[in-house]
Amino acid sequence: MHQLPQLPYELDVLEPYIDAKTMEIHHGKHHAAYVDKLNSALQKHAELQAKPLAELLTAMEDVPEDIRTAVRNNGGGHFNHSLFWRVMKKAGGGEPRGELLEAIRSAFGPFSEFKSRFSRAGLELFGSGWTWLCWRDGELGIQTTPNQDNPLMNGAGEPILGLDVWEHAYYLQYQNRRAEYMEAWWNVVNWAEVGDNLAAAKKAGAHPGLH
Ligand code: MN3
Repeated sequence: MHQLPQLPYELDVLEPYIDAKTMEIHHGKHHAAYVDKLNSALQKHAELQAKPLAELLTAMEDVPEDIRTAVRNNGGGHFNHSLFWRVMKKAGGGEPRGELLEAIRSAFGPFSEFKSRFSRAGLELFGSGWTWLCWRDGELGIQTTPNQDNPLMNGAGEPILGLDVWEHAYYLQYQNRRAEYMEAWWNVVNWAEVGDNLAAAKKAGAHPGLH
């Protein structure tokens, strides 16, 4: 059985950037529903229940067709949100350090350039989806995916940072102002965690989303 992870902080600590009510519903209702629906899909294929989620998502073609869409949407939703909670923290923000900062500079130039490219990608993503920073073939890259897809599913690399741009992530506080939400979000990014995710991604077979 897959389980809803506890948030690594209280619901209100990301305020004023992300409000407690949004966190409560997003984690306790949306994420919980992905976990429930994933478990219910896997009931039909007991042999898959013990398989690590990242492995399921990396080889979607091996998932039986009758549950593939359910695993894609709900397994993706579970993986993505599990990563998302952990790459945020109270009093986050600022700039990354060490190997992560070097990798960002090497791929994008100055940190400010990375931020604006990441934000632009999120703004240009039509409808619901995610914006990612991924590690693949020794380099960082920015990706977007629709729905609850993620870079594991399309071979785009190991996601080390993800931003949820579904309206449910920001509508209560920001209504339709996605740009404002994305700008505020930089203030809660947990760069130490993203750095740990990069270190994990560099090790073959390690999936930072669920380490
Ligand atoms: Mn969400």
